[in-house]
Amino acid sequence: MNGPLSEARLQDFRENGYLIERSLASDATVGAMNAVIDETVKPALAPVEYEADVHYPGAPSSKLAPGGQTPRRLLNAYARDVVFRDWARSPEVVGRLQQMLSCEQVMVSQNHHNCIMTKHPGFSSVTSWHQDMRYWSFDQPELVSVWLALGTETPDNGGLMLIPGSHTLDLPRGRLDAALFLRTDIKDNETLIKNAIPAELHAGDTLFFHCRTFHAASQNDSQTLKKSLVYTYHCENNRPIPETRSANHADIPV
Ligand SMILES: O=C(O)CCC(=O)C(=O)O
Repeated sequence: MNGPLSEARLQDFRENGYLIERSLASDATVGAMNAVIDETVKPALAPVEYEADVHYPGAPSSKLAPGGQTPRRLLNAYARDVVFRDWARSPEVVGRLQQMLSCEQVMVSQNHHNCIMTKHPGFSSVTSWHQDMRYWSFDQPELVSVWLALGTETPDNGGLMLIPGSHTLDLPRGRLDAALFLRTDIKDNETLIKNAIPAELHAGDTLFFHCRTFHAASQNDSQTLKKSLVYTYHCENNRPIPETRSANHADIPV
């Protein structure tokens, strides 16, 4: 697992804008992470983003509405426990990122993602089609997110869907809505979305995806909480734009 990605796997990532590495995290690591999360999810240990904060389809309308206290993201994963830090800076993760990003010094951001995504049965929301670049302000749109499944993820429990190759598209602004989601009232977008594939993951599987790869996810229709750990990385020479949210906290060399 520690060895470098083969040229063919790297080429897959470059062509598709994502790559799934099976069983990259050990059972022991996944178990330790789940134990920390289970202890800190109810009541949710701050800082937390709630479903009610995102205003996505299906989210409770306010924190006072039924399900209004449902956490969507346990924020600041890197600071929460050493088990999360050790994963973020592990050779399995960093070595692959050095290859994907083509640089020696990789940085992990503390400013977005850097979280444990939770999707609760009953009160989860839909995330529409978007590129993560909508969250980021960097010199270059060259960032890679690393999504570690801590249990099974399928479309039925709100697992991610991705559009292969969409990281290379340069869509006119009119294809996106006010919040930079793909508009669903446009025929060309319908065709694009038809190419989506589900990222079916099991505990320990790790999805690497480019910040321009379009992805989406639905609600969790299962009876079980879905948990995933997510970090985003970039090269040291790709700097966050000063005074934006991307520059709020120092990036950490890994
Ligand atoms: O889990 C989800 O609903 C999708 C999350 C996502 O795509 C994101 O935060 O960028």
